[in-house]
Amino acid sequence: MRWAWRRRRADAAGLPRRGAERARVPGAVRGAEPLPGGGVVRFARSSLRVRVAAGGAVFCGWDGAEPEPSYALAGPVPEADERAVLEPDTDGGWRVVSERVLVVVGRHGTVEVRTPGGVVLRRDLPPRWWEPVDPAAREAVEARWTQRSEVAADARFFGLGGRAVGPRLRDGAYRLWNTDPGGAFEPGDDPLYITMPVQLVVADAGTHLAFHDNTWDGRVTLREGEEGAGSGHDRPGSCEVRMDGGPLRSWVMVGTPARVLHTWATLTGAPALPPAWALGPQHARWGFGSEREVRRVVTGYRERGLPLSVVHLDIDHYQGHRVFTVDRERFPDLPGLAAELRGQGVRLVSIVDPAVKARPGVAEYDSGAAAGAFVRDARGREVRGEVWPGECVFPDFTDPGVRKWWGGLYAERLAQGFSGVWHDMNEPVSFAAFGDPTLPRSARHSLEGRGGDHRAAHNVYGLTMARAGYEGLRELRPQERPFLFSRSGWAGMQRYGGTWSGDVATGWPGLRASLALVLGLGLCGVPYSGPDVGGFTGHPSPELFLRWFQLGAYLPLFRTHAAHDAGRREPWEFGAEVLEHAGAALRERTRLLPYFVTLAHLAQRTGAPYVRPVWWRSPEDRALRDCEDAFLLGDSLLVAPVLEQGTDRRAVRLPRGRWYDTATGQAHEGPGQVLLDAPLSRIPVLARAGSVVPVAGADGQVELEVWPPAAGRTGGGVLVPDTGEGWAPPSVVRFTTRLRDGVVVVEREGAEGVGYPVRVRGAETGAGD
Ligand code: NBV
Repeated sequence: MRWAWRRRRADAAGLPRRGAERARVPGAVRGAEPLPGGGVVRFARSSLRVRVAAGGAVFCGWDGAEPEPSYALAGPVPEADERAVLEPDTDGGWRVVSERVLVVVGRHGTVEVRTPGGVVLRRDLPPRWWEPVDPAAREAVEARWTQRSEVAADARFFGLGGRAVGPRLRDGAYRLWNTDPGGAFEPGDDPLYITMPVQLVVADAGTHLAFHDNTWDGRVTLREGEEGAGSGHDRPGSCEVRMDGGPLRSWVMVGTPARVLHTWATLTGAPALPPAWALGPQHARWGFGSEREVRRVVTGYRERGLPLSVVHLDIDHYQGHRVFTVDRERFPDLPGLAAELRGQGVRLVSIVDPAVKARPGVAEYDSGAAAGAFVRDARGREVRGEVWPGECVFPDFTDPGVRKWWGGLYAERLAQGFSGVWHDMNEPVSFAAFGDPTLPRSARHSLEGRGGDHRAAHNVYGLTMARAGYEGLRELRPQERPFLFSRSGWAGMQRYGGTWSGDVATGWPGLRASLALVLGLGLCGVPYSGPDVGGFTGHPSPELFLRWFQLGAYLPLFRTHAAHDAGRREPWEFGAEVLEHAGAALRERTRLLPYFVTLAHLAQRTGAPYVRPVWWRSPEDRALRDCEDAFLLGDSLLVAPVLEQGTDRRAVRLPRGRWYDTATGQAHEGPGQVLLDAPLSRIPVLARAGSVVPVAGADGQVELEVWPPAAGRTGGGVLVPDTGEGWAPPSVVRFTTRLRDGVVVVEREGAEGVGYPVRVRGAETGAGD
């Protein structure tokens, strides 16, 4: 209560008044001048910079907005496409012609992004700003703005960060404000911890990604179009972005889904490569409570022959819930425990919360306060909030010096024997009895020295904390790649690590939501994520737990986790049958590890997420665009989890080509729908004909599992062998497959022999090599 009132009072006093406002639109075109990659088009009451970058990404900045500064961009702004030229258009507007994309600017500020052939992919209508009538107030107050865009009538929307609905985003308003929903979330809860103004739009005419580079609070309202609406005319799909302030600037990239995600990763940064152990099975719990309990769980896995790669310690191992401390009564020798587990092939990962207990004598408080590291209010006093340790202050991660200070604190975690970190509560959260459970909007931030308030800094709090943690770990242990995942974040967070679902409610809807989240985040450039297997709260039924487990086994982060007051999540707590089938899922995950390592490398090199919607390679297949209950794992596998209770058979929609049911070897031809068995023991997984899947053989060595190509067709696959935990550059091994006289032939590009044992699978068998 106290905090909620404080927050309200701070904002009443600390935010500028907007007063009477008036709307502004660009008005009529006045002229244009060429600049690299395009030019500036001048209107009566605004100007628009259009700049096509060398990779084909289109930047549009209104009112003088430039690509930088930006929290999303990875490095220097990509070079302008020197061959892109600004030309007058027929109706008084202007156009920028380039090899990959055509941009047409209308007389009143409409901007169309078209394919080089002229097909319109996106039409931005002239924007509208609201700003104070009083010129003095206009100086002090950010203009709010709205931009409405149209897309094809058949288009589908995806993305906007981690959303519990979807992955196809239905008609409705989606807020852009990172939020801890409190308790646990259900599919209807929105927004969640990671919001991003990133839309991926898939239509017959092509795929595009639109990114509004603005960190402020906002709202995106989507409406799918309708073909043959009304009098036989199509009604286009529409999308309206409304922001409470900040620049009006956007990037649009077009092409195939793979190309679009590649361009996006080039712009915002390659996903960090997790160590191979972070691709193995993981177990967490809020409330292990003691070293003894941790040992009991690890022993439980070992004694049952269940593979386990990582155990996560939550806030209950802290002293008084204070970050960078250990409760020595219950965890008397954490470095010893870490070494012991490491000897058994199990790593420890630590939760890290951003809030620091505000009390002199607390080491992090003292050093942070001395360095002026904590967020302050408009009057210059430390902002005090309420989190687990009690009254807390919040590091201002938008300050480079603060990031450096904070990153250095991770030395303590490394000394305790932790191999990685798990960032929580970084939306950031300050508990409040009413209102928004975060910092006051008037709280001041450095914003890299530019200065600003929480309205601009809120959505990048998690992102900048991730940067601090990543850079700190990198400096402290330069020979190892940091492993970090973070609950909150923003566009570009993949540079520092991954994320997880947060507190997904236990129940069948939560299971579905956890797949939607992973798919949606992947399309926003964040490929490493996964849910709390079994759900965060309550007691899953044995069946629900097993189905969640079977899904999780095919997602990048495969981790069971639950709240302190929730039921158990060890696979042996649900009876013998579940144990048997969960064991099979764990073993299959371990067998697929070389494939997961390969996908992690490919994500880093190409921006393609490991987990992809089924339309990834066939975006023109409309039925696939609407398919939300299956996914592609890399190029080779199609996974069809069971998301409904009491199911032992399910329909699976196949993309074009031949697909083998990996359990039976039976071949199915796509496109189309097939009914497949989904007994409790497994979920349907199909392999693309012709594919080469690197797996771990019985001795742990890499083998190639090959699925025969259809007659007259060829196939192939990629293997990126594990490079260990350092920075060694990977090598990419490519294979091709074909049939010769009905026998499968596998060849390795640029080499004589294949170099790995080959196992041909599927109904049509033949010899390898
Ligand atoms: O640290 C406790 C939990 C954690 O287990 C969970 O994974 C986070 O999402 N944390 C949230 C804070 C408490 C939530 C009620």
